[in-house]
This record gives sequence, C-alpha cells and structure tokens, in this order.
Amino acid sequence: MFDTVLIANRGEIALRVVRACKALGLKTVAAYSEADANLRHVALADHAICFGPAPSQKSYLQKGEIILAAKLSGAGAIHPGYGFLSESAEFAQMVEDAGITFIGPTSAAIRQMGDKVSAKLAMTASGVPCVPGSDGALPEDAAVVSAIGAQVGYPLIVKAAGGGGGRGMRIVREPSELLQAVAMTREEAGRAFGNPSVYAERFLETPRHVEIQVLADRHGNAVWLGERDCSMQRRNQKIIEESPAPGIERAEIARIGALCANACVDIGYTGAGTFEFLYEDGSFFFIEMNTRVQVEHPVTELVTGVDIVAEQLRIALGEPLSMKQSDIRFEGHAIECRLNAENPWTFVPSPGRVTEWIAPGGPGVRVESHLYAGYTIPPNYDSLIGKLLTHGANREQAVARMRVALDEICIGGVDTTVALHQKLMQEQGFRNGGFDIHHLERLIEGDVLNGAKA
Ligand code: MV4
Repeated sequence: MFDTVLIANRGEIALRVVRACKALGLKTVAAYSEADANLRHVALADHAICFGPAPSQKSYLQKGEIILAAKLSGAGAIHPGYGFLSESAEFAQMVEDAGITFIGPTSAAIRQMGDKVSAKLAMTASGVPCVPGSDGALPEDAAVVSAIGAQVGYPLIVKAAGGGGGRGMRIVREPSELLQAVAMTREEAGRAFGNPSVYAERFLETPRHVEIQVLADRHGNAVWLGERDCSMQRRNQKIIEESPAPGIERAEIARIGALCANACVDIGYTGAGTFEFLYEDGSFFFIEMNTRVQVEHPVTELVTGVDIVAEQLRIALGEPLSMKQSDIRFEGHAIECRLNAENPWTFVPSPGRVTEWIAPGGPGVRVESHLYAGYTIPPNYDSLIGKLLTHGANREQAVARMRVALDEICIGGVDTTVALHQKLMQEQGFRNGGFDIHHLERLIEGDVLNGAKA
C-alpha cells in the first residue's frame, strides 16, 4: 500500500494528478526538470525533486532516476501520466521490481498491448472485432506474403507491430508494390522500435476514429465508460474530441463497450485504458489499445461523472471500482478543444512568455491547464498548454457554450490554436458531426479555415 505518489510528468496532466491525489488524501511528489521549476503542480505538490536538465531524454525519460527519486522521497507509487514513460513496459517492470506501485496496468499487459500483433490476436480471441488482415505477423517468404496480400485485398496497409499512433505504417494500393513496402516498413521498424515484425490490414479509406474508455480493477471487475469521437485530427495529433460520437447507434456502442470490458477481464488488464477503433459504414474495427490515461479523458468524465484519475489511484490502491456498469449513465454532450501554443494555421510551435491568461467560465465549462500570466512555455516539450471543455444537454448546447468560452479566453504572448477552434465551431462539417479522420486535412488543404478561400 502507498500514501505518497510521485508524478513523473509535467504540464496539465501533472496538475490533474496532483489534484486527484489531494482529493483522496494522498501525498504527492513532483519530479520535474530544470525547465519546469515554475510549473503549478511543482508548487502544489507536498515535495518536489528536480531530477535533470530540460531535454526529456535527460529528465522525464530517465527511468532509473525517477525510481531513485521515488525511493528517496518515500513515494510508494508512480503516476506516469501520458506520453513519456507511460507506455514503457520496461519502465513499468523496473518500477514493479523496485517494489513500487506503477499506476497503470501490469508491465505484462503493457507489453502485450504494445505489440500491435499480439494485441490484435488477444482481441480477436476475446471477440473484439478487428480490421480484417493477416493472422499475426507477416512471414519472410515473399510468395506467402503475396498470397496473404491477395487474401487481405487492396488497398491494404502495412503496419509495424512495435509502432502505433501512426508511426511505422505504409499504404499499399497495388499488389506490385507490396513486397517493397513490407521490406521498407520492416527496415524502418527494426531501426525505430527494435522490432522488425510487421502485419497487414485492409486499408479503410474514410473511417472515423472512435475510442472506448475502460476501467478495470484488480478484482476482476471492468466497466466501459462510453466512447469518444476523435476524428478531428491532423498528422495523428487530435485537435477536438467529443462524446457521444454523433450518429452512432447507442445499442452498437453498448455492444462494443461490453466486448471491451470483457476483453480487459480476459487479458488481466487493470487500470484505465482505451480501445481505439476505426468506424466505417456502421461497423467498428479495433486497431490498437492505449494502456494509459489519455489527454481527452475529461470528455468522458463530463458525460459520465466518473473521476477517471481518482479511479486509477483507487485501483492501484487495490480497491474495487467504485461503480458497476449499471450505475453508469451517459448525460448530455461534451466537447474538448485542445489548446496548443502553435500558429493556428501552420501548427508551428510558439513557446515563450505568457503575458496574459484569463480562463473562461460559466455553466458546463471546464479548463484543464497549467498556464498562468507570467509563465514561460519552454521549447523542449509538446506544445499542449491546456484543454478547454464544455458540456451541454445536447451537442448544440455544448457547441454554443464552446463558442462563448473560446471568445472569452485570453492567452497573450504566444500563438495558440484558439483561433482555429473558433473557425471550426462555425464550420459546416463540424456542425453536422460525423466527419471522417481526413476532414481537417481536407479543410487545411483547401485553405478553408484561415479565410484565404472562405
Ligand atoms: C488505419 C487506417 C486505415 N485503415 N488502419 C493511424 C494512427 C494509428 N493509430 C492507426 N492509423 C490508421 N490506421 C487501417 N486498416 C487509418 C489510420 C489513420 C488514422 C487513424 C486514426 C486517427 C487518425 C488517422 C490519420 C491517418 C490514418
């Protein structure tokens, strides 16, 4: 058991975790880099340890240093947040071996889901529908690979087992291109992930990205907390997420959700997790699982009332889930706009001093951010500076509240994506809901958003 949690992360998620710990009466230790001494969560934590220079490789990715910091500070648990070491099976294993609680699934579960081939095999075995494709990894034999390609059908996509999140994949439109694509993806995957294993899937041309949030405790209980539609993205960076996913039948979501919760029990998954699906022509196809808390988790919190980070902590403490599936109700509609310190049209990062920060408010408005006036955004990390969420009785009300909140928010001194969100709230495809994963890139290519062709 533990009474102190070390937070091995930064920015808004570190603040979110500190708040959740405090509300549960847990003490906190902020492990921060030299660039992050002025972060809010460092000031709010009970203890803070500076454990390295600004570059992530020398601080937030230093596995041994983080474990040492936990030992020195008496922290019995480590919360990895998202990104950094959150999905490193090796780090989770080191934490387990040090006798410290990793706030997340077991290292074995992270390893199984981290290998996209073994993840798909486990999901198929559990009855979760997957994108049709090769049964496991592609073999070396060229003739067999060609035969599998023909069986899968074209277009297909070759993906690295060690990839995920859009890294290490190649679309193949003609059988004649297959063998070279497999060879190149293998080569890249070996270098990038230390794992040359690749697999093939039917390529879906215009899917939506819909994911299911789950929670599973260490007593064999698992629940699903509805879905999030994350189709508004650019280059695999999500921009807006919402729940419920517009236009998808509730009965179908419930059927897929129950399969995900069951799969957690089947694979011995514990903690918070997300099953990523592509949704096309009325069907769900599993692609991969995220074994961490996600940036967009508050969307689900707003529609269910469940505190996902608190549940992560309770699960790690060995407590049973505080709810059964039948307790979970879905109320209204929630939208999240990611706030990034970037040029809203070119997405070029814009670090620097924040001269003004005025947060919006009112009914159904939630702000998750570590910003304050006078804070300097370092250039070393991801450009996410916060998240603006609204909740309403229905999608129309959530969008209306978002428009008001976006007009109210003041962030001075750096470029932000606020202006992009203001345009998107007015854009017809967004207004209609149910757009595919290529929608934003189509808008950008057509210069629709920045006014050039509006
Ligand atoms: C796909 C796909 C189409 N067909 N798989 C990209 C990120 C990674 N999580 C999986 N990705 C995709 N896999 C098949 N069989 C299209 C994508 C994809 C994508 C998926 C989700 C969100 C954004 C995306 C952007 C481009 C491509």
